[in-house]
Amino acid sequence: MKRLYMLLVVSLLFSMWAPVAAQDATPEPGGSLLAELGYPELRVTSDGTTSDIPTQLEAGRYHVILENTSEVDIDLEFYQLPDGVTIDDLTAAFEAAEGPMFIPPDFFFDMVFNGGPSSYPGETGEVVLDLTPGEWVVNLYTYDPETDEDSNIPTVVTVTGEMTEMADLEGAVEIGMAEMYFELPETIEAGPQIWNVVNNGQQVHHVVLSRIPDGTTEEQVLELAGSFFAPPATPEAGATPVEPSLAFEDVEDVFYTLLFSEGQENWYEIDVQPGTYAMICFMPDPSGTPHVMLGMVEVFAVD
Ligand SMILES: [Cu+2]
Repeated sequence: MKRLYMLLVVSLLFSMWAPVAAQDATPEPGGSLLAELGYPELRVTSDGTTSDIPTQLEAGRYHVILENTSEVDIDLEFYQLPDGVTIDDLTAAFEAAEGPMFIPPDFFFDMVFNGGPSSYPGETGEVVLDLTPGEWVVNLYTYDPETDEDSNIPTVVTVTGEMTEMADLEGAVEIGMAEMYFELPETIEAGPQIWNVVNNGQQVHHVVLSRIPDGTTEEQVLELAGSFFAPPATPEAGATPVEPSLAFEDVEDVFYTLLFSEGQENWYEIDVQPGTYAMICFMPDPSGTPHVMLGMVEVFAVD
């Protein structure tokens, strides 16, 4: 299976975006604000060929830590499949997809996606998430940007017991997602902080956070995304191609989340540097149109 968001753009966008500065937003292990919250640790260590996540877990809120000892990128995707749909069905649907536009199979919208951590080679990724009772697929997805090779190591995890009432995490910055917008606080301060990324909508959403030059407008970001999803007509067709005023080289990737279904949320630690950012969702609506093209982009500045 291709990385979900990659299919929907990012493989191409990221390779055109300026070199990924993964360490920008990834806190050093050890000084973790998430660890201080005191939730039980669920640690997964992978060399890129194995996943050691347990197949039985108690329901609850976990501090999930992904230790990546490999030389490739790893995502640990948490999702539930609807009745009658298998991991192979999902794999086949993504294998069959081509190009930047992706029309998801109907069951995509009946899946439950609940994010998960991501990590670059030799690094550690962390989230806090709720594991509710039921059967979860925890898929360890590896991707090598140099060879474009990927792999999936899915584990079916049976979660038993009951979810206890969880207190709100005080001081977390809430990043809401819905159709087709992000809900951000009035101001976001620089420095290490916890982001609560929550899907208040009905479609599947995610966050891709990119740093852009100061003064860049939402229109310019949309124009750049549009040049990717709907390239301008060729001169032969009689149209005048428009060069986007923002270039891919001007855009620096700093943070991304995996996917969220309605009502799902994760908590992340992020060290926000002063600057101007675009928060973008590339998920497709049922017709295959990426949410960014429907206006799901938010430009904001951090002092
Ligand atoms: Cu979206």
